[in-house]
Amino acid sequence: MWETLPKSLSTFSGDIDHLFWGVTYLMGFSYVVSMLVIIYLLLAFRRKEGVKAQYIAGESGKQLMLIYIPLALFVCFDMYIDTTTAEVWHKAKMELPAADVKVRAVAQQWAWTFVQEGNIETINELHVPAGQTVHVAMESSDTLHSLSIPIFRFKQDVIPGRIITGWFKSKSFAEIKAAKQSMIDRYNNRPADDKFARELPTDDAESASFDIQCAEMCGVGHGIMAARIVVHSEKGYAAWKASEKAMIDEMQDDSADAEEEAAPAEEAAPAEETHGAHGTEG
Ligand SMILES: [Cu+2]
Repeated sequence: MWETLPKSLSTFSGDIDHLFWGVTYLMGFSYVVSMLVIIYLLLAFRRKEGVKAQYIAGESGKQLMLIYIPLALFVCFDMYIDTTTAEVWHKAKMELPAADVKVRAVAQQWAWTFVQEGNIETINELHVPAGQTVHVAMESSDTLHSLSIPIFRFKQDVIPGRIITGWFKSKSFAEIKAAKQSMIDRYNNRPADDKFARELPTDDAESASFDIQCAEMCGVGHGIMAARIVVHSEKGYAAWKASEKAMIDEMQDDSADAEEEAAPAEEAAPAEETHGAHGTEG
């Protein structure tokens, strides 16, 4: 089946899609009607032998109707779009529900660094638990960027000198996993010559990954400033965090060991010198 929009997998993505389709249908309808009227007028009032062109001031009742009815219609469309937009904007951008998880997103030419609680840093990979409210505090170290997570209909410009906090909450992990499976099935059903040369990244049983893209022209590397969002089940997220934490601890232990090893060597050096000095004296 023909799919128009990416999967819609956050608590407010459905509202944004509703808005998108509302605007598309209203504007599509207006466009088609306007074009039909223009084509009709071009044909009906084209130059004819023996018919003199008239000057129409648009002041008679019938002519005024032709102006005011479409005008009223457009005002109604606009009111509908404005009120629906305000509602959705408020829900997605103005409200900030209490966070279950907080992440920092640092944009720079041309990569994303995500920092989780416990100083877990990942490059171009944002790990989040499904079904929980995630706050993303976005900052930029150089120029304008934009964090776009299409499946969540999340998009926020990232501005140097400012920290902007956005949020999203994904649907349940079962829904996320089912959506990803249907994406994989669709892909597998494509003819062989319509597939990417590169293999799709595979997920484990407790996670599903999707695209992130920088959505603000930020320099020559803008096009390659893509990342992945890995949505975990609750269990999977805890396991991922534990393994990252263990890796950090191990690295810290290693550097502590290295320091300890380096320390006696420094102490030994002056001792040898003294010994050497004695040697020359003797
Ligand atoms: Cu960019």
